[in-house]
Amino acid sequence: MPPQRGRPHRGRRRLLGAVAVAGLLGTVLSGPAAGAEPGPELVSNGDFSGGTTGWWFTENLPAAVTDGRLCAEVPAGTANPWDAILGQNDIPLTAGEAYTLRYTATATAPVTIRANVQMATDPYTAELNAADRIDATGEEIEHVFTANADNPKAQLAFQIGGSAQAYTFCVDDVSLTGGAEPPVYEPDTGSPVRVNQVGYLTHGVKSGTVVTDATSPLTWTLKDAGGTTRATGRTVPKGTDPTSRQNVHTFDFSKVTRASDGYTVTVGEDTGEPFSIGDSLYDGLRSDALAYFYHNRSGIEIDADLVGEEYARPAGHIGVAPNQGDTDVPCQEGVCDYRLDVSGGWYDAGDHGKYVVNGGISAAQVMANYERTLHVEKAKGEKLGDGKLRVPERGNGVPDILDEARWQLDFLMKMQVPAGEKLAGMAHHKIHDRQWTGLPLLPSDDPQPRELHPPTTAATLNLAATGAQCARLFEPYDEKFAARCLEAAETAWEAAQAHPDILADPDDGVGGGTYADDDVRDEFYWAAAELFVTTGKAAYHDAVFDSPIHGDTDAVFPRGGVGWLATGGLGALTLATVPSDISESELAEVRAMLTEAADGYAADSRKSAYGVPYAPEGNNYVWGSNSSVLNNMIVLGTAHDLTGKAVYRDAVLRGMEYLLGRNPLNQSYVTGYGERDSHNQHHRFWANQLDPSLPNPAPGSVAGGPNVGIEDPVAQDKLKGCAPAMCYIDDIESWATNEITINWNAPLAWVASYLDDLGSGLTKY
Ligand code: 9MR
Repeated sequence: MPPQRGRPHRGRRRLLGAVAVAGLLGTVLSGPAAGAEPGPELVSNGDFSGGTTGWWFTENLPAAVTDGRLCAEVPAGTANPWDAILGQNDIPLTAGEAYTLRYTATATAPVTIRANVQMATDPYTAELNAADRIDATGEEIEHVFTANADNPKAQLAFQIGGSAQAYTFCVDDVSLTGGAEPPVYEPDTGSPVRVNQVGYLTHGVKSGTVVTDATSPLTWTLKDAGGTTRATGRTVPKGTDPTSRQNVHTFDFSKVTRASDGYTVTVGEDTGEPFSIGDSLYDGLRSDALAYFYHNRSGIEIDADLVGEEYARPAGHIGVAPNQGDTDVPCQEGVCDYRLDVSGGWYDAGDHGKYVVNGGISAAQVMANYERTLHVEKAKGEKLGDGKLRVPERGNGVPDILDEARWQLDFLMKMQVPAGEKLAGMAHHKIHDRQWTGLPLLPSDDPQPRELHPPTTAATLNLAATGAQCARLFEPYDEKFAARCLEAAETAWEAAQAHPDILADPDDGVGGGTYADDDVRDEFYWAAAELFVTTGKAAYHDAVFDSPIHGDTDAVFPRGGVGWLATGGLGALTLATVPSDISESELAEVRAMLTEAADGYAADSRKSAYGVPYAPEGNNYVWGSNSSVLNNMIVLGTAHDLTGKAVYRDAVLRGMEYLLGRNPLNQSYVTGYGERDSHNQHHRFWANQLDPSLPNPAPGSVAGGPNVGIEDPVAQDKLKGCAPAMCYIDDIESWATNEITINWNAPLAWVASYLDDLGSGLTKY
């Protein structure tokens, strides 16, 4: 959930002395007090730029962030102030320290509310219990008080009930400062010995990293589960790793090929997490990473028989109250005057938005996972076949992975502007809630109106590309569906030709992400490539080979990775691997771009003390950096498929070491895999961290990972000044470092398939 835009500060400042309430009150000072030093900010997201994150409200108060303020509809006729509350928990108070509470609020009918700082549980002893008169003026209110008792988890509560008439209460710019500076957040990084916490393929490279002050080589020892030493060697000092600012050494035990579980590596006094050596380490991940898509389907009940009771849930957004449904969705005001049934598809991420740009590349990479099995001699498709995955369509004679892709393809086609309308054939950029919703929230409980946002050229070309790929893959199974995909694709291509520069508004980010992209040359390239491979038509051929980005390796395969902003590589990967009418010299050109990019990623991996095949300019680890790593691994894996060269394969294996624990935080970023796995990712239903009755993310969900931008309140609170590869926290409210999305799990699933084939000895070793 990206932050909303800020608003100008409103209202004059009003100093209020707190009104004492007998028996409840601690020391309350009126006006500015000596000793009320500014101190650290204790309220998180007090300006609501992060939506409702960090705030809670009683069930009788429908509250949402409107125009940058938290607004609640207070019902008529409640008896007591505390019958309707907006609050925030986990506020640390220290006895004897002075604190200052400030906020602005408006009420549509004048009321007296209580602003309390108090115990969060019975007897709710208050350190501040102020009665504040609130009306339409919205002036700033300030109270200063001194805490009587230590309380690491106090509560700030605006008690706004007790009014005979209903009214709207809005609050903003809430700040509570004081006390001593909190201790600086230190991530728990466990052992300094870092390994792939799942394991290493029997005949693959095997390396690890140790964080140490030592400058000369140390001895490492590999022990089996019984404690017997199986190998020893000397570490290689690497100096200071710029991505973590740690002094590190690497070690290599590739020569060990005895398959077993429970190995550990010890350096000096320190032992890393246990791991396996074996051939079938990625079988489960291949399936789990794909199950992610079924779990996140919109418009269908998630069936306990397929995913277990814990993960079962009702269908979301099918028009059953309180949902306003995706079956009959209007446009944002002024955008169109028709309504569309855009039910189905996959939820993008932790939010319930559905975006054609991002949804398109995800469907494409799920299909590419399957398509690879058709053309890579030693890749076998059985494990993706009918009856093999968690999809309700199993047993229908169609490979399960295609059934899953079809759920999204159907949705993508529904997003196309109908014939006869202005911009017919274009695709709407996205559909999502009018306002940001809070966490937790089941899809079926989302009460927000849903809206279609304007069509864009980028979305239209995503539809063209995926529709074309759909047509060739579904042709053997469902000719009619394949024909429908192709028609949608070619119509989209025509519409994009007619409207080549309708861009998404970078400010259209309330209630959903923007996915704004101001360069669509790569989308044209990708769509043309897919259409050419499917149809062989000259127009598409020329659009590929006359494209300004063709031959420009950095544009097609940027160092930071293919992704929703850079889709050209998806087209090049298809041209390089799927048989088509391409000439031999053209094929050589495309493959040269691919291997040049793969050479760069492999070199980055060899250079990195953590083996990661990702080295963005200035170590600028971006939002979703783990997907950049994974997308680079796809390029490497494809280069290995095509050339058989070990350097590419080895860099994929090292990339997986990084993702599964060989990294500066000793973190496995994939839920359910490794001893120290991410399991509190940002998601509205998999929100166990907020509500223990809800599940954690399902196994096989990859977290976005380190992001130097730290654009959420938790990351800003905890991670300021972080080293690039350490800008990550496994907290559900850190959406900028710890979200999960379809476009990150799709490359994970591709890579897991590649590695499983490799381990099974099916691909060249
Ligand atoms: O993955 C997107 C990332 O590249 C952007 O920097 C970020 C901010 O615009 O948005 C990410 O996408 C989010 C989307 O806008 C809404 N759904 C959740 C996505 C993942 O965080």
